[in-house]
Amino acid sequence: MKKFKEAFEKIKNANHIVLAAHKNPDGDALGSSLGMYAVLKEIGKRVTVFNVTSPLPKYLDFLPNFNKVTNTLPKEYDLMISLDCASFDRIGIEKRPPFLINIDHHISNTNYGDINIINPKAAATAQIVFEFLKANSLPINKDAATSLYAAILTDTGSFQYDSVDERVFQIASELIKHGANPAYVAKMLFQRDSLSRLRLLAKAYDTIEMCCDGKAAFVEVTKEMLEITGATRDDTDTIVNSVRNIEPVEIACMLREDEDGIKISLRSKNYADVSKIAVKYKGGGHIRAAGATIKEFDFEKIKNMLKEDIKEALKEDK
Ligand SMILES: [Mn+2]
Repeated sequence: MKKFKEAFEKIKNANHIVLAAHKNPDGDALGSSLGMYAVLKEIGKRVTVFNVTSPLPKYLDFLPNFNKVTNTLPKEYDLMISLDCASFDRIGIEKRPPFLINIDHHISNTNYGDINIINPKAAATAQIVFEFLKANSLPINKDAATSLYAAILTDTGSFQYDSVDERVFQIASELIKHGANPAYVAKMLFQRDSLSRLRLLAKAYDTIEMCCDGKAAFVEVTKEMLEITGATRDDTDTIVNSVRNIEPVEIACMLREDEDGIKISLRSKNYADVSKIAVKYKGGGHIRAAGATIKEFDFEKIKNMLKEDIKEALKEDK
């Protein structure tokens, strides 16, 4: 791919590179950043990993060089590579960087970079990072392999989503060859729950409301639930997936009370395009996983609004 070469030329000529993923980063955002970081350091580049969010989600603290991530931009740098950011504002900075390489797999990506490497078919941004590294014969060390593997594992729902194909397993296999340890990564990601998180899940699951003949379900997380259980916002991450896992459910929606409104997280199982719903509320995402923040605090009002959108999205079933 020509763009892979072009991007690498820019990297070679840069003095100070900033890697930036989206605010409230997930496994793919941070894993892609730290995967790229490990390789660029190995070839002797000066690199800063930036993320506007602080503190970062604790469940990702096992990623190699996690503690190198900073929420302060260096005063001077000449190249930024954004990873997993569908739009420029997702990076969380005001000023445009001197030069920007945009690497992402969101179908809603706005091509805001000077070089845009977008592949909506990729299961994770980390997959594109991997293809980029391969295309330029760059050295994938153990740290890079671990971060990229973790990114792919999280963004495919542990290899469960429609995006998973032969290539995803080939890449996973290569990353294991380069030193990623699948059992270790899985344990670090999925077997370090806190008791507060389980208590929060119990409270949240208690609010599940089915609608549309069981084809849709809502679940709520209030600030009070977080306060009572001592759980954090990151602890809410998997709730909407579990609700989608209810057998007849095609669309699941979590409503979470945040400082600036109610965050909606949408998931679908087989056919519904939830990214359309998210985009309507100025959010974004993928066909099967999307989200937005609505500046409004009335759960019932938002649910009633969303029920109409969900009914529309459910019509896509043939
Ligand atoms: Mn991603």
